[in-house]
Amino acid sequence: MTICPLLNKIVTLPLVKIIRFLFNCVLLKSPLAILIIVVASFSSSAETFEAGQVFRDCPVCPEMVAIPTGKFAMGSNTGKVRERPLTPISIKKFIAIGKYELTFDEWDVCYKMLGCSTKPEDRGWGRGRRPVININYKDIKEYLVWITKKTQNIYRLPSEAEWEYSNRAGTNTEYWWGNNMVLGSANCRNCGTPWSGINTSPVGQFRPNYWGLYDTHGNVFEIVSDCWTPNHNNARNDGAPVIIKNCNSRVIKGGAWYYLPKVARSASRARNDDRVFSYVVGVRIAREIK
Ligand SMILES: [Ca+2]
Repeated sequence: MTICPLLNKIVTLPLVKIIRFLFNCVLLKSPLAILIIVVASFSSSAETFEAGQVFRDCPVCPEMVAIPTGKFAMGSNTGKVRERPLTPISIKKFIAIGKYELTFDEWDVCYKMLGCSTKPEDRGWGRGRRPVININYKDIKEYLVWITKKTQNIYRLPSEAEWEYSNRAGTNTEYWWGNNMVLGSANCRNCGTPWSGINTSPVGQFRPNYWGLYDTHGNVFEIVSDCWTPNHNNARNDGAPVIIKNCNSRVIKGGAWYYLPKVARSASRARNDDRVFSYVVGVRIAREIK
């Protein structure tokens, strides 16, 4: 045991270190060697990311950020009724979430490769690194099916809990930086940016949150996988989405360029019909980690 490290540490080690440990163990004919080989073989099919690590699965895929597991409180006991009650959540599964809102560039690849049937309008604001807008729930499903097939990794919408947890990044204030809007920190109405109340900004123009995510507050609303419910009474404590019968509208989070800062608060939530697309709603996708 002094030569071969503890097994539970091995599964989190980079492959190079695992090989080095195996080499040492085999050379010394340790009885643990065979067992370690079994464990290492098992772990070789899993992915290891550092919390906060940024990666992308292909050159045209969105950049993703590995999110740490942990606990937080979703919603608010002092905000609107729809944000209540403050609900304890434990995020136990590692996931990655988009570093930015999904962009037109990223969407248009899916359209060109026939994975997405819709080429959404940009209202003349420009495409490129601006967040994709004018997409509805069905359109987003097409993108997720396409990128999942392309990368052989499971991409999906984040749940409301996963979204709010990632946005809060360990904070429990109204915004990830504090309790008040700081001018120039997010694209929302009266928020002091060149785009505020006018249109979307290219993604990544403002400071990222503590886990490296941009534009969670403002720019465009982001659709999550939870069906719309009028409060958090049915929220689950494990971070899984709330799914109800006859679900035809989803929760959207984070506010948008058109709306006042209070709509961009971490706890704030709004409703979007699955058939509706608009110039204030986009998406930030999530990816499961094996
Ligand atoms: Ca946003």
